[in-house]
Parts: sequence; structure tokens; C-alpha cells
Amino acid sequence: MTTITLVQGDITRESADAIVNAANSSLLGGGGVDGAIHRRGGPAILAECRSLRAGHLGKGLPTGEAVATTAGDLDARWVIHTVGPVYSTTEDRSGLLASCYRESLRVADELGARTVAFPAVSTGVYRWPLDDAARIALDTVRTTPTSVTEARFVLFDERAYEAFSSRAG
Ligand code: AR6
Repeated sequence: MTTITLVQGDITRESADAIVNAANSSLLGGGGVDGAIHRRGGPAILAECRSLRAGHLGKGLPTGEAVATTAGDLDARWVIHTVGPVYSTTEDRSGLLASCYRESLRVADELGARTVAFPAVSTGVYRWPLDDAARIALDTVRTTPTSVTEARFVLFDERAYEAFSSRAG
């Protein structure tokens, strides 16, 4: 059984086996939660991302997929980088957003991570409406078979926390 917990705050302050990053395909950093994770986690994370890019992820990490690196100075063993889809009004990309959560849990299982902290992937720079993103995130984590015992959603602001709370039931 996976327990889903919701907290409001900065994911880089969390303690968990794995912290999920809402990255972009380059894996080389960016703004939002990605920038915060690299800033607080230190250069070891970027160094490992660069070596992934030099190796089997030469073209970058495709949208909807996930890959792990060290967590550097964060209070975690791993960062799991996933690439959310940019929200579109003309195309239904919800399968790709669900895939971010499913693939992150799959990678967590491979690592043996039991506690995983997630941000609200795609709801910032990638503009996914919060209520819809919350529905997809919670439904996917609830229905994905995994050995992860705690999936913790770390919502940055009140609005995101409320969106997830009203969906969490
Ligand atoms: N802790 C928890 N949540 C956070 C934090 C934090 N420290 N900082 C921001 N958020 P975003 P995306 C929330 O934009 O939409 C980056 O440049 C934020 O309020 O970080 O998936 C990447 O490199 C929002 O609810 O990620 C990509 O280019 C959520 O995290 C692109 O942005 C996601 O917002 C990815 O866009």
C-alpha cells in the first residue's frame, strides 16, 4: 500500500529516499523546481546529468520518462528527473503527464526507494492547469503498482496545495 501525503513547502527542504525533479529534456537545469534542486543539491547532480547526456541519453530524456542521479547535498539518496509535457489546448497530453508519475515510481522501485517526494510536474513553466494536474497525479499514483510506501506531494504554494487537497479526498 502506498500512502499519499500532501505538504505545502519547498521540495528541496524535504527528507525522502528520492526527490522527483520536474526537469526538461536537456537535463541540464532550468528554472522553477529544477533550478531550486540544482542550487541546493550542488554540482554533483549536474555532473551526473552531463554524463547521462554523454552516454545513453545523448538526445536528452524524452517527455514522460524518468532517470535517477545522485541527490548531491539534498537530504535524499536520489533525484529522479522526469520531463513533463507542456500543456496544450489542442492535444490531449495527459497520458504523458501520467507517464511521468508512473515512470518515476518504476525508477524508484528499481532503486529500492520507499519514500518519494513529488512536485506538481508541468504546473509551472509548462502551464498545466492545477486541478487537472492534481487529478492526473493522484489517480496515477493511486493506481500504479509499486513498492513505494509513501508518495509525498510537495506543493509550493497555497493554490497548488488546495488543488491537490480537494482531489485527495
Ligand atoms: N518546491 C516544490 N515545488 C516547487 C518549487 C520548490 N522549490 N519551485 C517551484 N515549484 P516548474 P514545469 C512548483 O516550472 O511546469 C524548468 O525550467 C511550481 O510552483 O518547476 O514542469 C525546467 O527546467 C509548480 O507548481 O516545472 C523545465 O524547463 C511546479 O513546481 C520547466 O521548468 C512545477 O513548476 C518544467 O516546467
